[in-house]
Amino acid sequence: MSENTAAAEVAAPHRYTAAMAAEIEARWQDFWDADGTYEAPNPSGDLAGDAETVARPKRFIMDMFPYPSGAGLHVGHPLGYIATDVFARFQRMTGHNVLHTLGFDAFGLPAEQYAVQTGTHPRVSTEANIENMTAQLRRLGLGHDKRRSFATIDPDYYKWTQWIFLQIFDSWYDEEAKRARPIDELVAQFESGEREVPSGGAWNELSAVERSDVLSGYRLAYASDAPVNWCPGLGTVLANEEVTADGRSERGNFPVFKAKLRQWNMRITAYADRLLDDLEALDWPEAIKLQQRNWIGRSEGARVDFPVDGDAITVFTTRQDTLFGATYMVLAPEHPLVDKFVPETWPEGTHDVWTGGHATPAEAVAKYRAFAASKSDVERQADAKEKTGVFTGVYAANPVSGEKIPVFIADYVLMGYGTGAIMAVPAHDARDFAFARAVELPMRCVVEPTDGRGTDPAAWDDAFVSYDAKIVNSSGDGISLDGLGVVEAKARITEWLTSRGIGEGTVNFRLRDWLFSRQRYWGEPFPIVYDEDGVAHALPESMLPLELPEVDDYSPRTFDPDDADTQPETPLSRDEDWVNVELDLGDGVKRYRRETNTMPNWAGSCWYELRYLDPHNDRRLVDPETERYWMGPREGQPHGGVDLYVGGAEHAVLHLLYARFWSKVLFDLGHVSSAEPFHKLFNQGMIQAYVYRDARGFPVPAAEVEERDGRFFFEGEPVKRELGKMGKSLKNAVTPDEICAEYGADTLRLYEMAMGPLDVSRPWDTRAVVGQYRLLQRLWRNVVDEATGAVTVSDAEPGEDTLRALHKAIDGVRSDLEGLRFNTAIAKITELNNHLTKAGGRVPRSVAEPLVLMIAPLAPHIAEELWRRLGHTDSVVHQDFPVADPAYVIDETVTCVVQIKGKVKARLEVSPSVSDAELEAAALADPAVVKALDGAAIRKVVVRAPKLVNIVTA
Ligand code: ANZ
Repeated sequence: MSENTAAAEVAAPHRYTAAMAAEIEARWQDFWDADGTYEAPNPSGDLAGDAETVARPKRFIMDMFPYPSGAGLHVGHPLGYIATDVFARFQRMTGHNVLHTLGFDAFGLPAEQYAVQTGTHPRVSTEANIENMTAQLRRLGLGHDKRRSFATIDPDYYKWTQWIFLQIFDSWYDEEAKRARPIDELVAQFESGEREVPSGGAWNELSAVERSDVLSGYRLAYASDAPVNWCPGLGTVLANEEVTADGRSERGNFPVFKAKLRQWNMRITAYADRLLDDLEALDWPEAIKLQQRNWIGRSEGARVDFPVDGDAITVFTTRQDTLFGATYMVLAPEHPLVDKFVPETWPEGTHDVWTGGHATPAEAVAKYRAFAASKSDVERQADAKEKTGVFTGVYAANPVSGEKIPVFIADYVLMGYGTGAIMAVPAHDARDFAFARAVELPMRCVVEPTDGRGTDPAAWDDAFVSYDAKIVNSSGDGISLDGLGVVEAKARITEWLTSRGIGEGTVNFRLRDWLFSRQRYWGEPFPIVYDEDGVAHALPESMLPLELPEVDDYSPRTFDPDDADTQPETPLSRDEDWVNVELDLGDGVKRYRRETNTMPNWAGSCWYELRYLDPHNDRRLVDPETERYWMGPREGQPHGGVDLYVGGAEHAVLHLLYARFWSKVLFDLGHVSSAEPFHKLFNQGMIQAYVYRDARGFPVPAAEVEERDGRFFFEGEPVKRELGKMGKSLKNAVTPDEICAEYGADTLRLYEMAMGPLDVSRPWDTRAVVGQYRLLQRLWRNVVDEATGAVTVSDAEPGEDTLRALHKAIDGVRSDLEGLRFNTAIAKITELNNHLTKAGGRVPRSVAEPLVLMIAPLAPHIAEELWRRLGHTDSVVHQDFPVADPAYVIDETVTCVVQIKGKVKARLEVSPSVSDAELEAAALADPAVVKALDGAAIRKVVVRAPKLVNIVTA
């Protein structure tokens, strides 16, 4: 404490200072905890409570919960938590039953990597981090219902994560009913013969292994040997969503390779259409919806069979209208048909550039495959990249023109998309154009250029791509597309292909199934065991949770990051005692091996909103009545869900898509009434910070930089300032603890909310924090005498201008808080407070009280303290938020002239915001107007609100 403040404290012992804030804040935090002030009652069960509160409209307000990171919080982290807290408090004060709490997302790579780095067991370090972050968060005065908090690593939480996994494992997607159903119902269909067994034969004659294989093709959670993203540097496989655009791991930035490994998957693709359709009714930022739509990537097109050697290659195209322009085909290098077709020698007259200089097609294919395997899908698809490929020695026939066209393999065609084969239309597709130019393939123009380039592609510099030009050069065997637009041409050709049985319209999705297993220790174990035949069995519910065994060696086995030929080793497989078990799964005690993969860190966050509702339930996932109460569909929320979910935009696809998928499965199976987890989503901006770099470009500690005349110095040397992320590595982290110590949590809360609109990123400026501290000091002074500590408010009636200032503030603050515009709400509160300071004298109680109530959501501790000092015995938290008197909200009135046939007959004083209808009614009711009209019939009333009404009589 500086001498100045010490001196001030002697002169004004009851001034609002950091020391006083610390005392007030700690005292009320303890009180709120002991009192259960923020506990939201459920309609029934162990958290049932006050019926009057339950009867109110509900608000479920949620944050994206944090990882318990070892670095603790900096001031950027709580931005969203403070925002939801302000909103939740406002909702509590406007008549709602508010559920607001926070847990921890504690499994997964970050926690595990931290544990490995520091050599402590992940449970030990994670629990210590949770404790530290909990203390940091408590200091902020967040109004959480603490009874509802948990961490995803708690066995009584992940018991239900495992249980949901088994629900998904034990269900299939009924394409006709368009929903998930229990797998038993599918088995019954196979047994009765209602549904044919895909492998043929009778269900009852299949062996256990065969049945298990058949069901794997249907289950929504299934193990398969598909090519997956293998990351030797992390020692684990990764989901597509965890691989960056340049083919590296999102965490750690290691190379990622395609490898065939047996892994668990979730059949999220079954829900592609519903995940798209249901986005419409959600109140989410348009940018996030767009990212989800793009990720799901719905393409309407056609499948077309191209005959080859008595067989056929099926392609997927979105431009079937250009079929006459298909002058060659391309298969993905890995396409299985390649091996079947490739001839022993090059056909007569094969072009040299087509062979890549290889003696035989087989050699060319083998060499090219090895080349392509070394690249990621993203590299293969990069537009700027030179297009490469080799001829397979095979010709197919264009099904509409009958023309013989060569079949190539090229890495710009991916095995994982569509059918892994394309018809190439070089005149109208940029990639095909580039490839055709490179290897001298023919081109045909079939969409008439509208830019004057002519119809000879040989003279073009690039492909002509258009969706609204006319089709040309497209007549053949009983079909002509010439003169049609793209849309009609697509319809016509699709019909023709369908009628001949060589194609059909189809929808293709970019979305892939979700790779769901990881070769890590720190995750939920799969509740799956394998019998001697390798058949997977679900553990019965009575054996859940399957706890993660305590092991000494939890480190992942990682490899040379560039060595694609490595194989993952799961940490759990090292514990033979745990892996080998004898269990009775209903048919006597048998030996089994446990699944040793663990679930990805996304699993725990796929359903946590449900656990907040009914956190102690050990009999079912969530009580149905409680779930319906907090999450069920409402007017304007047809799929139900959380009322407000706030978090970073970086979770646009992964977490939000996975959580939506789990919700839908649980909805289909009847466990919940909400088909969407989060009705309204809001992305907060980032708190950025200045980074100061020395002459070598290294960051220097920001706290020690001095400013002189707009220039910056560190230890006397000039340094450069730029804006960056906040964090340890840039030496610019500011912790909430420091700011709380210097000014108090209320000041920190106000500052974070005042920095700018919530969805905009903003730079942190410690020197500006004091501005909000001053606001609180002035507020305090308007209520409390700094010398005596006595409350100074008067019982006098406020003057007209104060009443106007008060009600305008109430009106504005109410709508700002409702609209999450916290910065402008604070500006209005500040204005009112300054008005009172300037007015001088004692502040009327009837103004001081609403002022305290208005600031309560933003600065709850000082508000609680002042509220009590004003003589109230119950908490400010559950008071009604003030309501503005409209009479004082209107600025002034304007004069409206009422004319009859152009002559002024009356003048009205009206609000500037009066509507045309209101004004017309007022004019016609005015006694002077009634008199002047004298019963004459009105032909027309022209209203120009707020200034003119002209009445035309017949
Ligand atoms: C012929 C054609 C002509 C095409 C034309 C485009 C333009 P979206 O919209 O992303 O679904 N394609 C199909 N499967 C592919 C694969 N496995 N790897 C790479 N490319 C593939 O894209 C569909 C289009 O991408 C398809 O339509 C196909 O090229 C190509 F003037 O067929 B098109």
